[in-house]
Amino acid sequence: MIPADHPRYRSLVARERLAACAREGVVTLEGLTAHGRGEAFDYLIGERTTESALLAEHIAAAMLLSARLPVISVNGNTAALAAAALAGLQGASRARVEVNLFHRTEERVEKITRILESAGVEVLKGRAEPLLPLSHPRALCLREGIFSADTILVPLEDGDRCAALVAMGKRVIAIDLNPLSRTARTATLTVVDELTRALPGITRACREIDPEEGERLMKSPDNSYFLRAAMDEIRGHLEHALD
Ligand code: PTJ
Repeated sequence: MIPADHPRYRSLVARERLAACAREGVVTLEGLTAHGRGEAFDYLIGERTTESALLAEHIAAAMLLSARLPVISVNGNTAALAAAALAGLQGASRARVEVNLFHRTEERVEKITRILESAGVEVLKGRAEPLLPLSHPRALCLREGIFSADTILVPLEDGDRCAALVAMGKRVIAIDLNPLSRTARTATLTVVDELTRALPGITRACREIDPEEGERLMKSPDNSYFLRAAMDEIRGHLEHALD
């Protein structure tokens, strides 16, 4: 039992949740190490949504709202940490939700689907086919989901698949605390923010922006601006971290 007044309460609760989900086979052991890397970058950025990340969240919302077919790709970590937030974003953006895994087994897909559904997410079902230009089994996705989507939100993606999706002509929105990752550098737009802050941030933006503002946001700075801004914010935070 984690005491609610512990200064690292949120972080400890997230770890406990991921560890429990790892024991149930929902999150992989690799997913735990990926979370650790994310936590390290979150420390560096000051564990807050920066101004540039907030702008990226508004652009992400505009991209989802203007998409012909928006899809959110969900992996084990995302389902463990943010199932309820995904339900909120699906409601605000009308995006389809597809479970798509790096370490894919049908058993994990089913377990993750159950977690999402019990949080109120409508999960796309069907027979996954090898439709992406990647080596098996990462090529697997749903024809009515990721394959047909024009805009895909990929929280915690691997760089290879992000590059493949972009090469297929899709607009890819990544959520990644590491501005140096291949995913962050390959995506159409990277939201450099922690998943459980970023998803509600994009949901709020979906509810706030009108079509005119959406059009203006779509003309906003490109991905490299957001990666540089994140590096500047890390640098600025480090300069004052021990004051
Ligand atoms: O459930 P699966 O089988 O699909 O596997 C999922 C993992 C996460 C293991 C897989 O996608 C993977 O290996 O991811 P990577 O390549 O380690 O990338 C994860 C990225 O997400 C890293 O750059 C981390 O910094 C970042 N990250 C980790 N936790 C968070 C995060 N970014 C935002 N919020 C987080 N909570």
